[in-house]
Parts: sequence; structure tokens; C-alpha cells
Amino acid sequence: MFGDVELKSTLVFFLSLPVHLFVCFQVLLQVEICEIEGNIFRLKIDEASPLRARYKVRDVLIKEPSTQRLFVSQNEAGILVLSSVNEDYKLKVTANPFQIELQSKGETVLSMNSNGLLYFEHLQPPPSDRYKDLGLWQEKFGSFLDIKAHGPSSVGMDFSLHAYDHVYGIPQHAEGLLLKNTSDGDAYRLYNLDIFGHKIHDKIGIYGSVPLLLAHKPNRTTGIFWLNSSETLVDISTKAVKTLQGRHGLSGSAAETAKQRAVPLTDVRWMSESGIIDVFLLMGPTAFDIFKQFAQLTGTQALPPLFSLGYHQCRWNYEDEQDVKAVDAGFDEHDIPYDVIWLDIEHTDGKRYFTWDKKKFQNPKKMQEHLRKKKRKLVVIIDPHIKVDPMYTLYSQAKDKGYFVKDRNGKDFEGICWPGSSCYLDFTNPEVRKWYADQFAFKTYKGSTNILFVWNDMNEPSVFKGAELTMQKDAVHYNNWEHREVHNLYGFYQQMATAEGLIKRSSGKERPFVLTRSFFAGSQKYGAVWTGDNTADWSYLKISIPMLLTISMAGISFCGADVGGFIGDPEPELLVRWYQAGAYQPFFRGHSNMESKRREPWLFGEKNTQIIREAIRARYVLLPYLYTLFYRAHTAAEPVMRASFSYPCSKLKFCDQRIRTILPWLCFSQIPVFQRGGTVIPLKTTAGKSTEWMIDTSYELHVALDTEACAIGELYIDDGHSFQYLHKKQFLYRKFTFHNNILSSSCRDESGQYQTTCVVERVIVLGFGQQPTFVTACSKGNDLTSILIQYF
Ligand code: NBV
Repeated sequence: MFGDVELKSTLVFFLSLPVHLFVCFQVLLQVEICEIEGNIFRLKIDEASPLRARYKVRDVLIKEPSTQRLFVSQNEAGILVLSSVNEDYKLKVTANPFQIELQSKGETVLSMNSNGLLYFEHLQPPPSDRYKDLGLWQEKFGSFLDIKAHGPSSVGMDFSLHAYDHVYGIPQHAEGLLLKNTSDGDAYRLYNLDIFGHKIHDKIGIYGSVPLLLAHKPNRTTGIFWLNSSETLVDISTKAVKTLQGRHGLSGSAAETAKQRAVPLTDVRWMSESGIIDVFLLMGPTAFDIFKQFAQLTGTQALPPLFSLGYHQCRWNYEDEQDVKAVDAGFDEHDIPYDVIWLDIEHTDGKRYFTWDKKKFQNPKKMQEHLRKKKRKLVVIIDPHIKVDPMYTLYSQAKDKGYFVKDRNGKDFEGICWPGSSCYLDFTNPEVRKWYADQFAFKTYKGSTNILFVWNDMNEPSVFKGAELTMQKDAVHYNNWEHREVHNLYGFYQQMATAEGLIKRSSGKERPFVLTRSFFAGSQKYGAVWTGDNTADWSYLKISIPMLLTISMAGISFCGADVGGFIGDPEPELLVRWYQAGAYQPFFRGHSNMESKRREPWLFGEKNTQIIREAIRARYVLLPYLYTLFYRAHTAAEPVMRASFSYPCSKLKFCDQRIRTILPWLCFSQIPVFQRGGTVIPLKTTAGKSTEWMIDTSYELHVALDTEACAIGELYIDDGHSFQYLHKKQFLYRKFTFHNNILSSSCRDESGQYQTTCVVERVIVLGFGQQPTFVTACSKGNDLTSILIQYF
């Protein structure tokens, strides 16, 4: 079987797989295996000669990964062993039955098809007797008929993760951090859907999908990235397998009496409705390596404009210009910082996006000028459905150019959404994306200014009265691909086009801000995501934390959940607690449904207003640290919000211990925030009215010493809005070190330069054993100056 192995940098061979469809026959598959620089392996399986090309996901990988040569270390009796350049990894490929085992330094980390579940429905000509055999060529879903123009085309494969029993990832589900065993129930589903009031712990797919699963054990983290954008199911089964303990070095009866030890094994089975098998095995070995490896393939988090890390005030809907002004003024009156006010669908002229309701928003530019003076921004909603209305320019242009998704008969697909009868832009088409991006030009989007940013909602896409409230799978996209192939990418492409539009309107100078509800692997390159329509209930506050951690480990750092819960009315205590949690999450926005009562932070009595004010201010004071974390996410793929399993065990134990000993009783107004020993955190000394009001506010450093009385930290600064940090290297990246009782500040990246008038005004050292007798400060070339100290 491996006689004609082609080995350049990719191993290519053919596999004959028995397939049971109408009858049992063999399918010839082309299998490609290669190693990608940085401990990544890629396995691609496609039909050797398909009737028509099968869909391969585009635009998600930032470039074609550069492959490394594998060496054949054994090729006999149907077993082929390939070694990586550094010999750390070995791939053992067995011909019959077909299996691949991936070993690291002699330890089997994962094996593929060890349960024989590889399947590949090959494309066939339609059955001759159309009336008799249409079984697999069409599917009924309630009253919907899905006609599979190219027949059944699903693919699947099993992976066994050796010695792992903890698996994470595959957002988005309203689920805890640790994924559950699915053997007794539904598989986790990855299918972007608009599910109003989605239930907690449901395996059904909600708004976004990232087909990345992480498996973790004490000495290793491994990732499986299944690059497929059609409906996907993931089955997880963890069991204990018995192995002989200490069998190495034993012989004869000693070996027989060796103790049996139960070792966990997790089987993960991926199944997709169509496309090919294209899977990346991320070998870590640490969780942070996995984050980097995934970013190497799909890109890092876009660096957000600083304002978007402030607090956002949203509601469906802020009614009119007076309402916007009143809410804006309310923040000043109550001395609560905020950066952005949001307008939902009602601000438009009859849900025609890129327009304004002429009565309620008579002078949108003037309203924005008002906000600009207050150093604040506006975000408006722009959904992907376009009202069928020949008088609406966006519709008529798109119609004339043929830019809408088609139905299976070649007509523009029409569905019902907010504006009534609507068509859906085909964002998978690069020409449509370019045209759409141009709609954001200031001269085209009337009433928009450069303080207006965008929110893409309903982009799963949501189609009222559609099958599962989404587009029919047999709708047709650019290049004749059926919707079933690209479904999970629809929102990804809309956000991409929107972000490009915002960049373009500024002639490439300004960073965009785009929030999307639907997402896929790689969406981090285009902005932020939120978890959709949650409910004002304690259980949704609780689940928002693992949901955000899961989205973060799948590469999307800029994520948040609606503070207060979108559906319903939170009791004041819940709202307050939600603010306290949200203030420490990457994207921080209060939002509420039309039917819920108004919820601006000052509507719950002075005591609650005070606590919410404190929480929001705490967020603003922490912004230098948060912005630095985002810079790390942008440049080094480190998630801003991290699950504790990402850290090496030794560090964690130490941290856990400290938390246990210092955890006090917490009252309502306190937020349990801990600083890990060994870190220096940069903050601002006080919060201002918005991020822009704080540009000149001084810094404060919080130095928390570790057991060796040391600490390190960083601070990143730039202009907070442009791409000058990239193009002109206009940034400052400082490093702080506390060692031998000296706190020093040095340059972390010599290539950057940025002028700031801000100084470090105060340093707080935590865990300093004894009262210092004196403290002095000095900067390059200057004499020592004595510093005022207080000791508690
Ligand atoms: O545009 C209205 C809402 C929006 O406020 C919410 O954040 C989205 O998740 N949108 C959903 C549509 C209506 C939901 C009932």
C-alpha cells in the first residue's frame, strides 16, 4: 500500500475505504499528511477523483502553512513510520486497518481511526430512478424539504486521546468549561443558530462555532482543529483503560504480577455534513503553545481601539436623539464612566440598515458631534438581511449585481426577518464583500461619522420561519456552493467585510470595532463577539464565565456576555453582581431586550448605583493592564481571559494556596479580585468620564511579590486608535521587574517609540515583609530622590 508514497514535504497516499451506502463498495481516498512548523500535523482526506470538487474552507487560514519534511524511518509489512525533523514526533501509519498513531518521544499522544469510524460519503451521480431512491438525496425537516443537489457527502473520523480525561473547547454552547461525556445523549453540535432563550447545558449549537477541541493532562495539552464549516457533531467518550504498571524492565513472572493501572482514554468522534477531512493536530505541549499554534493557523486577536475596552451602554432600543442625549447625560450626572452608547434596529428607517429613522433621528451627525465632544462613541446595528424594496438603494444595487444568496431554483433566496421579506447578501463572494465594505464610506453611509462603529447581529443567518430559524441548506452561494457547505462561515464573512469597510473609510488608518453574534475559527481577526440572548437569571451569570473562557481558548479573546441578562428583568442584586463580573471580562456591555424594564445603572437606588459605579470605575482604572493583555493576545496569542488549567501545575498550586489563605468574607460591595504573587500590574490612578478623558491620567503599579520577593509585569501604550503602532512603530512597551528590593522599569521592545506625558505616580508593593527605612527613586542620568512612603 505504501509502495508509491510520494514524500516531498507532504506524504500523499491513496486509501481504499469500504463504504456502505446503497451497496458496499470501495472508495479511493487521497490522504495527505504533513508536519507544519511549530509542532503541528495536518491530515487531509479527500476523494481521489470526486465527481465534482468538494468544498474546502477558505479565508480562515491566514496563509498556506509551511510544511516540514518528514523522514521515513520504517516502511514494511503495511506499516509506515515517519519521523519529524527533530525526531520528537513519530507518525505510525498502518495500512490495514487504516490507522495513524502520533507519538511524542515514545509516548502515544493520540491515534486516529483506532475505532474504525473513518467514513467518507463519496459523491455519486443521482439515482436513476429519482422517485424510488431519493432517500439520501433529500431530507425532510418539519415542513422543509432539503434537496441535496449533489447527494449525501458527509465525512467523519475518530480520535483517541491517550491518558486524557479532560477536554475543552468547541464553542459555542451554554456549557461549563469541561466538556461532558456524550455517550448517553446528544453529541455537541456545531451549527450556528439563533436560539432565543437558549437553555443551559444544551448540546445544540448556538450563534457561533469554533471546531477546536483541547485535551489536557498534567504534562501536556493537545488540540484538534477540524477545519470544516458545515454542520458538525462532536461525540466525546471518556473511559478508563487498564494498562500494566511498570512493565518496562520487567520480565517473566515479574511482568505477569505487575499491577494493572487504569489510565483514562478519551475518544472524540467528529462528523460533518459535507466538505473534506482537514484536521490539524496541535501538539502543544503546553496550553499556551496550543494558543500560539492555533493563531499561527487562523491569526491573532485584532488589537481593539482602546475605547472599546471601556463600558458600553446598550438597549433595544434607545428611542431617539433625546433619549441618547439623556442617557449620555445620566452617566455624567451619576459620575459613572462609559465610552459607547448603542443603537439597535429601531434606529433605522424600517429596518433598512445604513439608514436612519427620519423622525427619531433627524440629525444623526449632530447627535454624534454631541457625543464626540463628550469623548464618546456610537455603535449602530447592521444586520445581514436586506429588505426587499426596490426603492432601497442597497437592495436594488445588490439585486442588479446578483449579490444575494440564491435558492435552489436560482432565484434570490427570500426569507422573513425584521424588515419582512428579505434577501441575504452572499458574503462568501469577495466581490460582495468589497462592495459591502464600500457602503461604510462616509459619503455613502449618510449620517455616519468616524465615531460610529458597527454591530453585526442575526448573522447565523437568522431567517424567521426558516428551518431551525436559519437559511435552507440547499440555498446556493458564490461558485455554486450550497449553503450546507458554508453555513458556519456566514457571520465570519459579514464581520470580515464590515471590519474592512471601517478600515477603508479611514483610508487604512484607524482600527475598526465590530461586534458579531455569529463567528467561526479566525473571527478574532475582525473584532469582538458576545454570547447572544442570555437571560436575567443567576444561572446565566454563572455560565457566562465558562462560556467566555471557552471562546477565549478558541482564539477569540475579545468576548463578553450581556451584563444583566438580555431577556427579563434582573433583580437589583443580580444586576450589581453582573456588573462586578462583567467589569473583569474582556468585552463589557450592558444590554436589555425591548420588553424588559429600563436598566441604566442609576435606576436601582443610590446604594446599588454606588456599587455599580465602583465596579465600572474599577474597570477603567484597570484599563492599562487590560490593554496590555490585549497587546499580548494580538502579538503572542495569549488569551486575555484564561482558564486556570492553562498555567503550569506548580504555579497554580502556589496560587491556590494563597487564595485559600486570604479569602475573606465578602460583602455585597466587594469584588473578590486576587493578584497572583510575582506580578506587577499597571493601572491608572483614577477613572475618568471615558477612556479618552484618561489619556493624561498618571499610572500606578501594583507589585505583588512571590515567595522569593520578586515580581515582573509589563505595560503597553500607544495612541489607542490608529494603526501607527504597526506601520510607524509608535508604541511604548515597558517591562517592570522587582528584584533585590529594587523595582526597575526597562524597555521591552526597543523598536517602538511613543511620546507620553504620563508618569508613574504611585507604587503599591504587596507582601513586603518589613517596613522599609527609606525609598529612593532615580531615572537615567538623574540624582536619587527620596520618595514618600506609607507602610500598612
Ligand atoms: O436587534 C434586536 C436584538 C438584539 O438586541 C439582541 O442583542 C440580539 O441578540 N436581536 C438579537 C434580535 C431580536 C431578538 C429577540
